[in-house]
Parts: sequence; C-alpha cells; structure tokens
Amino acid sequence: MDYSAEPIHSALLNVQQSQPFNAEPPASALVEFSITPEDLVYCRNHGPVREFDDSAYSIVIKGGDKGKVQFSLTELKAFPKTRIVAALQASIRRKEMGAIRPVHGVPWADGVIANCRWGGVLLSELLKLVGLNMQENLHICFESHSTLCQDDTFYGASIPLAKAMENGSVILAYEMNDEPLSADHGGPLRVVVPGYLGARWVKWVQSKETAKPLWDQYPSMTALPLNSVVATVNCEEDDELFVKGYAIAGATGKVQAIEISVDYGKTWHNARIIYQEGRWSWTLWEAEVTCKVEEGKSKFNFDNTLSPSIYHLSLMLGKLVHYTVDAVLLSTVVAGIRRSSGLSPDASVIPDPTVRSVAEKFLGVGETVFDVIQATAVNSSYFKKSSSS
Ligand SMILES: Nc1nc2c(c(=O)[nH]1)N[C@H]1C(S)=C(S)[C@@H](COP(=O)(O)O)O[C@H]1N2
Ligand SMILES: [Mo]
Repeated sequence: MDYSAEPIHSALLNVQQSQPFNAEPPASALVEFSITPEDLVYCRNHGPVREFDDSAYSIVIKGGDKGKVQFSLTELKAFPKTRIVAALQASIRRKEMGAIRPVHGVPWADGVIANCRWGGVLLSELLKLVGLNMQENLHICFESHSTLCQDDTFYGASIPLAKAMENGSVILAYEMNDEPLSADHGGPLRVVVPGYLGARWVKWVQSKETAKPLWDQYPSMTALPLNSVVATVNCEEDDELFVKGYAIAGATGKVQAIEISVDYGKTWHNARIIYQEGRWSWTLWEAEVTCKVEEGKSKFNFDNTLSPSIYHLSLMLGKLVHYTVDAVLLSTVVAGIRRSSGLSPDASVIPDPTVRSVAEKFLGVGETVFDVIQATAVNSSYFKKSSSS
C-alpha cells in the first residue's frame, strides 16, 4: 500500500502503528474536555489516509427506484444542515482484555473515543429522494474506494436500513466541531452513525447500496455496549481521592447514574454527572472518595516520586474503581432499559460460563460480557421481552 501521501497527523496521540496510522490519546487528557478537540481525536485506519479535492468529490446512491443517483459535495451541502453531538468509539479496553485472554487486533487502551459535534446532511432525506422503499431486513452498505485496505480492496460497512431512517440520527458529515472535516477523520465526507461502533462510520464515503438481506441473518457488531472508564485518580488530601471518567450508553438511552466503590463493592459513592448533551453524547463524571490508608502501609502521594509499592497501590485502586463502577453503572442503566422498554437482561443465554457468572453476579452484564461480545446488547438475545410489560 502507498503511504507516500499521508497528511501530517496530530502529535498529541500515542502511536500504536504508523502504517496504517493508528493512534490514541491518553484517557486522562480526553476527560478534560466535553467536546473532544480534533488533536485529541483518535485515528483508526485500515489503509492509507488520502486527501481529496472537494470540488471533484461526489457520492453515488444505488438501490432506490431512481436507480443510480449521484450527488456532488456542493449539492449535499445545499441540503439543510443537521448538527448532532455523538461519541465515536472503537474497541476500548482491548489492552485490559488482552491481559485476561489474547485478543485480535490493535491493543487499544481507553483513549479510542471522541465526543464531537458533527454537521452534515441527514441520510434519511437522501434515501427518500432516491426513492428507497423501507423494507424489513435490509441493510445499507457504505463503501470507500479511496485506497486499498488491509483485508480488502476497499473499506465497507453496513447498518440496518431502519437505523439509517431513524429520526435525526445518521448523517453524512462534512463538519467536525464546526470545522470542515479533516482528511484524517474522513473528510470531505464520512458517515456518522450515533450510538453505533466506529467501524460503521465509514470515512471518505463514496457509494451506498441497499439490498443484501442475507446480512441480516447474522448478528453484526452495531450498537455500542454500555461501558465506563476511570480516566484519572488523583490524591487531593492524604486519604481523599478525586476520580474522573467517562461512560457511554450506546444506542440504548442515557446513562442515568454512576456509583463507585473502592472496597470491592461493600460501599458505594455517588459520582456526579458533569456533562451529557442530547441523546448520543458520552457522559463525563467525577467523584471524591475517602479511602483510609491502613496503619503502617504507604501513604498516597502521587505528586512526589512514586515508589514501586505506592505505584502498585494506585494501579490496583484504579482497577478496582474500574470494575466496580461498571457493575453499578450497568445495573442502573439496565434498570432504565427495563422501565422504558420492557426489555430485561437474560444472562442464561450467554454461552461462556465465565462470562455468564460475571453477568449473573452483576445483575446481568459486567464489562467483560460487553467487551467480549462487543456490541450486541440491544439487538441480541441478551435482552428478552419480559412478559409482564
Ligand atoms: N474508509 C475507512 N473508514 C473507516 C475506517 C477505515 O479504515 N477506512 N476505520 C473505521 C473504524 S474501525 C473506526 S473506529 C473509525 C475511526 O474514525 P477516526 O479515525 O476518525 O477516529 O472509522 C471507521 N471508518
Ligand atoms: Mo474501530
């Protein structure tokens, strides 16, 4: 593959791979901003990044009553502009998963998420224009033929047509954070699928095709799983911790509450939600927790040079907070799901016994479940219709 025309990428990212360019910021930097500045937006590529000439750019939509319809970028920009805040996310926490069991792919940590303001044209408007009739079980396929990619000659991904038609949701974006979309993030035009995994947000999108009912017979990774991450743990006083993080509810609704525990779930502390915007943003939260240091053990002091034992302790604590946070976050949101939609978790259908036991322990679904079977929560057999509603 030809990497000679790569644009200059942000210098604030930790590079996992330079060709193709795959890089993420530290989560501690991310949570300092409700809207992620472009320089902190992770980059995930399966091939070279190419810059396009806006004036020559167009897309083709196939599969509607009108056959093949072409729109230039100028024509697309003439439609009313829709602006939405939505979190773009790849497979966060693979690195942690990898510590438990080998995982395939880039060992992403927890910086592969970006909460941005996207501006563009509603896909549903275009689909109606080309005479697309809504049918069950159809997927719409997005393709980018701009460059070769690792496993194929082009990059493609599909979403259910019903999602594409959802009110005020999927857009073809030409702006990110009120600026023209950069080549790194799919400029001049990318798909934005709020609530869905980043892999579906095809960059440099050039054509769309409907049909392929077959695809619907297999579960695909679409909606994001519920998740939360502790991004920073700071020691304010000797025994007072200040904890900050983000949470994401995917396509199922809003995160309603976050609690944290530093004693394996014996006691819980409410975290404050400090940011949510609209239906698709991430949730930022923070909390102060008192944490008694045992007599004779090292004191918390993160500012000065860290002795290995203190460092170990702080890592342990970070982890603890991590796991317990997810459990409660999850049960609160799961409770929300149950109230609003009549769906309730069904842990008995999870085939893996280890995963199942974690799931049962934490009212259904701990982070392990979600990370292992990334993203099937809303449309999978995890959630069964309860007969009472
Ligand atoms: N054309 C194209 N689109 C793509 C990809 C790609 O490699 N090529 N990567 C996908 C994946 S896996 C993710 S997570 C997001 C990343 O978008 P970003 O680089 O703007 O963060 O883009 C998606 N769209
Ligand atoms: Mo991704």
